[in-house]
Amino acid sequence: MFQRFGVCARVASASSVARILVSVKSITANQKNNYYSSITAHTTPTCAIRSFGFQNINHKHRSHSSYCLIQYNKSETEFLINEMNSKHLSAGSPYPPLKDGKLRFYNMRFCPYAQRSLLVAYAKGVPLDIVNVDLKDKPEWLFEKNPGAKVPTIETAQGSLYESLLVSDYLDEVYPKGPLYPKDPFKKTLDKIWMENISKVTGPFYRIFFAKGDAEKIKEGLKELLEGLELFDKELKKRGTLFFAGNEAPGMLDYMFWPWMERIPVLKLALPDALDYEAQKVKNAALEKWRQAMKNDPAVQAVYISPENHHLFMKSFAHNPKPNYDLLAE
Ligand SMILES: N[C@@H](CCC(=O)N[C@@H](CS)C(=O)NCC(=O)O)C(=O)O
Repeated sequence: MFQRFGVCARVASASSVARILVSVKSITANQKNNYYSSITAHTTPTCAIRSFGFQNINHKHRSHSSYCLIQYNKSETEFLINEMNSKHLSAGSPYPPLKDGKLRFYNMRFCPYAQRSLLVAYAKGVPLDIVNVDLKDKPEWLFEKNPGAKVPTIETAQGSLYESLLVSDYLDEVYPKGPLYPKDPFKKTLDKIWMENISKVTGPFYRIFFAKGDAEKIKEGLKELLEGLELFDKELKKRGTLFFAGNEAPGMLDYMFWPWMERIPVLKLALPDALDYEAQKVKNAALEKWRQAMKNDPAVQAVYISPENHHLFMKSFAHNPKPNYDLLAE
């Protein structure tokens, strides 16, 4: 099954791989409404993409020798989730029919909880059918999928599931390739404890943004936020690794924490004089190194929103009855 959305390529070097990825991106941008089509592209004489897509594999170039299947190379599944920036459906919108071979994922482009599960889906190469929903004017059918009508919600063959941590765990289990938890039960439980600790960052973060300029509330929120960030910095220093999951790649805890760390730079835009931001980076050096490494992760990059756009959205959210969900809509 996984071969269905892999890329068969003959690879000469790392730079060839990079060229393949560039090529795949440009092709798929043009073919974004046609995921099922087979794509054949040639980059260099030593490096040719032979087939792409997960319904219809193109076998016609099988005569070429020394193919390797690059399974789960994260960047290659980027096109699978390029519905991410589609318009948010609101009340009265007809229920969009399910798509074969894809997992229906109800999303809101700026939701950090949905982002958690998108990161996991992306990291594991899960083909998604993303439907963005307007959370202030919810489509009626969303309540049938999740009584709270929140995102993320996914629709599986057995029914709907929701809650970002649980959906992420489900995806990790159902798509076993590239497990995101440590095998060791103690380490896995420890990571789950740290997932609970994420609220020590998210709580004050939102209190600052919803303080509506109340200087006392902002000061209190910033103090708590810095304490929360320091906890994570200390934990990383204790582990002595680049990511919480080790030195190689992010794991579940890394992905569950990231969405708020992507949003932290918004503070500097919203409250430029409230903190010595550079000094904070030096103080929380392990966390800053982690942040930079996370920014290079293909899953993070695929779903990434810039601080400027987060800021625009958060302003629209804090000050308007109707947030600008479609800020990035194409
Ligand atoms: N605990 C939930 C929180 C999800 C959540 O609050 N999502 C927000 C968007 S960021 C939502 O759907 N809000 C709509 C509502 O509360 O009605 C999770 O982890 O999935």
